[in-house]
Amino acid sequence: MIEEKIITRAIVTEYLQRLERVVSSDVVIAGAGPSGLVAAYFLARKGLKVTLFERELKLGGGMPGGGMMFNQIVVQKEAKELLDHFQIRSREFREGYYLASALEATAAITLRAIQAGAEIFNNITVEDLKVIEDKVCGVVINWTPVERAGLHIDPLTIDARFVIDATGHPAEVVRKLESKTNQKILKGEGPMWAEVGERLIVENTREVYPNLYVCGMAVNAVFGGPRMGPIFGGMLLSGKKVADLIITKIW
Ligand code: 48H
Repeated sequence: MIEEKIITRAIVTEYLQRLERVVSSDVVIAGAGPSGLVAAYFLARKGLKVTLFERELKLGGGMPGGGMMFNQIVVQKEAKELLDHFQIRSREFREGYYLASALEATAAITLRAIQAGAEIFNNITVEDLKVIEDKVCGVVINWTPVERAGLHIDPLTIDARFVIDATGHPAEVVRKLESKTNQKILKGEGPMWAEVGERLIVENTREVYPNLYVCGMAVNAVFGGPRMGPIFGGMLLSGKKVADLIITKIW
């Protein structure tokens, strides 16, 4: 016999318990693209309480789409080690250019992040930051369908010691901070130049406001670096770097 009410109780109870546990988190990440997922994995692996909010139903951000919907990704040799670490199969297409399945990469990084202990909530948008005495100390969240329907429903707040903006091209969290604090932080992303874009994204991954970090494409949006198309090594390396920076700050 299968009882619908037991299924409902199981889902509702577990979800609310998970949400309650993360109300005070060590690190909150906005955005489950490749950089946010890699950051979540390395931080959770260290035993930190990591919570990731993703606006969409699906995870992976721009990665599953590969290049123009050809669902492959290319990764340069500096990031090949990370593909191996996540057990993503790849082959060398030309010297130093590694090809992998965009879907396998998305699935593998997502699985490892969740299994490392990161709590991931999809369909939830980070709509604002909690800032006290010029320090970021949490995020403001709401259901994505509420945002999309334009309903007047107040959000909830999650406390965090550190927040990471991994929202990709729009750098939404930094943009919100800019608008609320009347400071100019964002320079805006530059046109395609893969070589420089990939270098700058890793170099500029850092804290941009007390307790607020950026990783992935949001870095180039903030610092004015160029875009780079469907080469994903920089995203993976940036996610790892932001995790290392926070781990070093804590310990
Ligand atoms: C919750 C949010 C919010 C919000 C957005 O775009 P992404 O894949 O991000 P990255 O930086 O990890 O990877 C970038 C890469 O995919 C890419 O776009 C490249 C390489 N482009 C090069 C080029 O030349 O175009 O993922 C960001 C995620 C998405 O899933 C969004 O839905 C999500 O963040 N998101 N989640 N709250 N406010 N804003």
